[in-house]
Amino acid sequence: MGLRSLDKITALQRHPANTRNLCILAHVDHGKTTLADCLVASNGIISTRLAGKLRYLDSRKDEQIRGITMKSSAISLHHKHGDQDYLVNLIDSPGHVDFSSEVSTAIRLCDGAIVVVDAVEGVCPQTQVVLRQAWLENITPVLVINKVDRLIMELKLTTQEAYGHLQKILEQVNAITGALFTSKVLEERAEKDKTEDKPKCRDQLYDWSAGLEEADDSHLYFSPEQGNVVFASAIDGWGFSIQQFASIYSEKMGIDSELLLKSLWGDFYLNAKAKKIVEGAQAKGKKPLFVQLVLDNIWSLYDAVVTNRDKEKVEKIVSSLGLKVMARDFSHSDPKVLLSAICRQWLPVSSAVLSMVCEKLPSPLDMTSERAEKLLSLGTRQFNSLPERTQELKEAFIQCSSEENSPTIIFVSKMFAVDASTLPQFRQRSLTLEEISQRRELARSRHAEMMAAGRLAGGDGTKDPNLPVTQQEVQAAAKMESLTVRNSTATEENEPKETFIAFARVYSGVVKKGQRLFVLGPKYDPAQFLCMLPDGCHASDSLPDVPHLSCCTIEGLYLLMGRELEELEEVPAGNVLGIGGLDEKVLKSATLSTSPACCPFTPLNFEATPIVRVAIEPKHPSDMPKLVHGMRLLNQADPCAEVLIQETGEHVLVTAGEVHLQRCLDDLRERFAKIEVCASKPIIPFRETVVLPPKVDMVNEDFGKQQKMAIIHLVKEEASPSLSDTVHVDSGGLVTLTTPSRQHTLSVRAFPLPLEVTHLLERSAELIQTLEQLNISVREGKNVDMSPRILEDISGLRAQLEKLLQGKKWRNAVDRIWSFGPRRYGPNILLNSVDSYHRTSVWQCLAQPDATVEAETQSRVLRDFDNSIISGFQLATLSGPMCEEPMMGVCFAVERWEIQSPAVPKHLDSSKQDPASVKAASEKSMEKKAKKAEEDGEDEEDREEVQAPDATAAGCYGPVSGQLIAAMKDACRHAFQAQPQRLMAAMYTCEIMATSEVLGRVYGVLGKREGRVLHEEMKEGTDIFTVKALLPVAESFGFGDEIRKRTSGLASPQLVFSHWETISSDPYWVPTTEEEYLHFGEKADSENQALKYMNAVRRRKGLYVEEKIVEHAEKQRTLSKNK
Ligand SMILES: Nc1nc2c(ncn2[C@@H]2O[C@H](COP(=O)(O)OP(=O)(O)OP(=O)(O)O)[C@@H](O)[C@H]2O)c(=O)[nH]1
Ligand SMILES: [Mg+2]
Repeated sequence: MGLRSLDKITALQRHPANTRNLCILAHVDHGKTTLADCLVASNGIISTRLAGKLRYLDSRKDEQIRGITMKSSAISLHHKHGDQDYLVNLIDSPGHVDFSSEVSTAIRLCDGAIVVVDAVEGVCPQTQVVLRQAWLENITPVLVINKVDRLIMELKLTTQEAYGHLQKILEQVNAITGALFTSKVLEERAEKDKTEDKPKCRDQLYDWSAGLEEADDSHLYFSPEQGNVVFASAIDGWGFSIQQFASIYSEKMGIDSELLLKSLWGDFYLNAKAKKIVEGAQAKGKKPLFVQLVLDNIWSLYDAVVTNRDKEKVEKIVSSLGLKVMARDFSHSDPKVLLSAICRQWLPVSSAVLSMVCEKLPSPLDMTSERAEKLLSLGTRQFNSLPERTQELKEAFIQCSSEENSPTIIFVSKMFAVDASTLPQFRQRSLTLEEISQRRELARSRHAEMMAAGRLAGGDGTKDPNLPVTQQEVQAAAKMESLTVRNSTATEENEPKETFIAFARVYSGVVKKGQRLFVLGPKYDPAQFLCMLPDGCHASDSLPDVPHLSCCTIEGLYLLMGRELEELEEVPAGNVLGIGGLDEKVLKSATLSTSPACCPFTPLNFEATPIVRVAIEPKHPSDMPKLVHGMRLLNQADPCAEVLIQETGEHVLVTAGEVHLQRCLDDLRERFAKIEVCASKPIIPFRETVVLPPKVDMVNEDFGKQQKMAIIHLVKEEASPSLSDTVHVDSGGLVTLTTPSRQHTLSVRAFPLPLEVTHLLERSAELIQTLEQLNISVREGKNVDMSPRILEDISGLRAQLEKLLQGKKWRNAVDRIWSFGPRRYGPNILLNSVDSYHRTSVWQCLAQPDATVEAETQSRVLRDFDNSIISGFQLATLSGPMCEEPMMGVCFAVERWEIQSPAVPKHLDSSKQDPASVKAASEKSMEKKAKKAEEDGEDEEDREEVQAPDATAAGCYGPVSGQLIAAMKDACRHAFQAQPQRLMAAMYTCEIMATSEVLGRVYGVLGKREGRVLHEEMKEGTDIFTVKALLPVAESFGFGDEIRKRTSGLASPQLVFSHWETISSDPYWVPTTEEEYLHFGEKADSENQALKYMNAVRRRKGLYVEEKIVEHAEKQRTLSKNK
């Protein structure tokens, strides 16, 4: 980058009114990077000829090879619009679902977005997702309908048809915006209703308007006359908004440009005779203005240049447009070259798009107070419940001021890795003019000296190599050396080193190199911790230890220029930038500020669920430390990838999809660990559940068969004889279990939760977590300032549960909920069905304070035992008996709980200790103990012996509660096994776009992989079909590749995690009747999908797998007989 343009950009950074921060969003392959190329080329960073081919912002090797973007990257551009200079900070984002987290990180830093839609494919699933994401972040979108050339060259539409087609696309996009808007208005209305007092007098009329009538949404929609739509072909380099054509024709035809602007897009036509623009083109069968004045011209250009290659006509067009085309382009064998040479001058896409951006997208100064509050609100708290000093920061936000005294606030949305040697401070810089002339002078004098010395030596001008080097020569060489700018560190260290740059934006104040700032972790709460800091403290002071707060020094500031970084000294508010030196301070995202009163920004909302897991190990075991280091770096560099270490010691990488996985592995191999790694086959997650026993007899068998089978299985599996006398299973599936010390007896029954309830619990996981935290605080007697919204959500959840849990079986069930699990927020419920046992409800935070008093009175000892029951339930639901996968949709009801003396040990005062930590510790140790006991198969007496001496002394945190945890866990597992068990498989929704000729093959691949087609739709005016199907995650690996191979690349699927689905086949099924024997064979070794999955998981986990070994090779015997 030239110094002049760098100076210009730094100067522009000081004018937030003329700054635009925006990102390009679209479905995969709709042409974002190609469009970005055209915009980059307008700044002379790349040649216009290469624009569209180079894909400059796809700087990674794998991005170029695969042709898809994987990381979002930013570039700062300069644009002159009217008499103003603008700075456009552009971020190109990936469109592939696997990388949607990169989209979230990009959107957070922007005020606006360019949404690109392919003119042929129209609105696709990711288009909807990005529009929603942009809406949720309150950023303004503009629309580019790209690839209009495909309508001409591929679909061969007439101009009229193309006009209809474009109208439809616009309608589709606006329909999504409309739906988002409606839902927001309805939500606001509902909220208003709640806060306002209900009408008291009964005769008042009910107001049923939803508020939609008054709400003005016209500015939200995309419409060409509003100037927020550009039609383009990025690959051919052209694009226009109707404003451009309006001004062209108002000059040419003498029509008022305002009038043209209003009528150019719409049902208007030109009445040549009356020289008037009249409405009703469609009814009268006339060409609309847009077709006549705009599309016809473009179509005829394509016709002349590409289709007919009519040289004369082309020359005529070129001269009539007043363009200059080089002879080399004219005679080029590829007509596209000529076409783009003409288009780039006639309707340059960069100026159309950048002008729209400058006019229609907000500047950082336009930050609304709604958005500022949203960014600053802290999880469950309301903005106006935050400390005053925090609320004052909102003003700084809205003003976006770069004054010396305004607080600096920066948000880091992701960390990205770069090779340290490419940083500007290590790069070889070009010499200044002064240095060049100095060097020239030196060289000249050296040459003169050499000549003189040569003459002295032999007079022939050549130098004798044996002569000693003169003093002067040495000096000159040294001087020359000093003038050569060297990359000192890079030469010292040949090994490229990764360093992290934070992708960030300054929201207020100025950030300077060397500045000290506070790093606010996501859990930092100014309301709680601000009082721990002295007033007016600074990040460079020595401060007391405050949780979730640390300090950092800004080591480097960079201008992000796509593949390159430029060093900056300071960056004022309203700009996107890169920050160096935060490697140790920031993991993935963070808020930096000079004021400790600032809130951490609301977390990014990620659309993708990481679901694909693989275990990773180095090829050579000695490389393990490198792998660990590499995984740590990878975790930091990717917003969505997760790195875990399992109890088994395996290093597990969790990614959003197959393509994402591949990228992570490549990164690990080539950049972060630089070793050969082996990845296991994807670890496919399953869930375990129970179903209702079948009511209808399917194959003339007696009813309770399923249950009997289960019990038989149970007995088979639990081979340990010592357990059998403490466990009793009745025919109704009620499991009664006594602790080894015979102090507690528990009866537990398992039954399935209704499907809607499971879904509701899954959706509300976050809310249940909050509920749990609130309950803990209430129990500890802490006064928490809860936002009424959260309380409302909680009571909403309760009401929904009450509505869904109807019937005799579920009477009072909602109030009797004991806990949720696993991890206290999972989709399983523990019910308290013990008549004589009353405990505080999980909804206690909703109740009035007197409920807490009641909680206080509850016996502590009982409460500790109560906790053990919950822990047992958590352990049981975390790993089920089928293949140790988490349970889902199961309700465990404790129907009897008896405590026999001397069960209630002496009172143990737990209030002195922090109950949460004690509980956590006890849970952990108990888990271990329970496991150990199980594994070792210790018999009952042994255990009793061990426990006997300290049973009374250790109290309820000692072995008694440990036994209770283990007993509860076992009871749940047995109760689970007494019901018909099923596996649940994770499902993807899969959208495939395919042309009609390959549709059959797509169905073939789907069928083979147990996919279920939901619906199929033909895109109007094209021969493209969109197929929506469900596909088990277990069958999805290699699916994309197979589809592409089978359809020669004409179809490509998009897989998004959708839900969990119960696999209908029973993994424990064995044939029992004669018909079944005949059908399935004695050993029932035909395919049972559920069994296959279950065994695969068990095998992976090293659990016992019951497998049939062929005893008599019947088939082979028959074969040999035939010989
Ligand atoms: N016919 C036509 N093809 C285009 C146009 N713009 C882009 N393409 C092609 O579409 C393909 C995808 O373009 P990209 O720019 O990589 O798309 P993208 O949206 O960046 O894709 P991702 O980043 O992977 O989501 C490339 O093969 C381009 O050549 C266009 O205007 N017309
Ligand atoms: Mg791209």
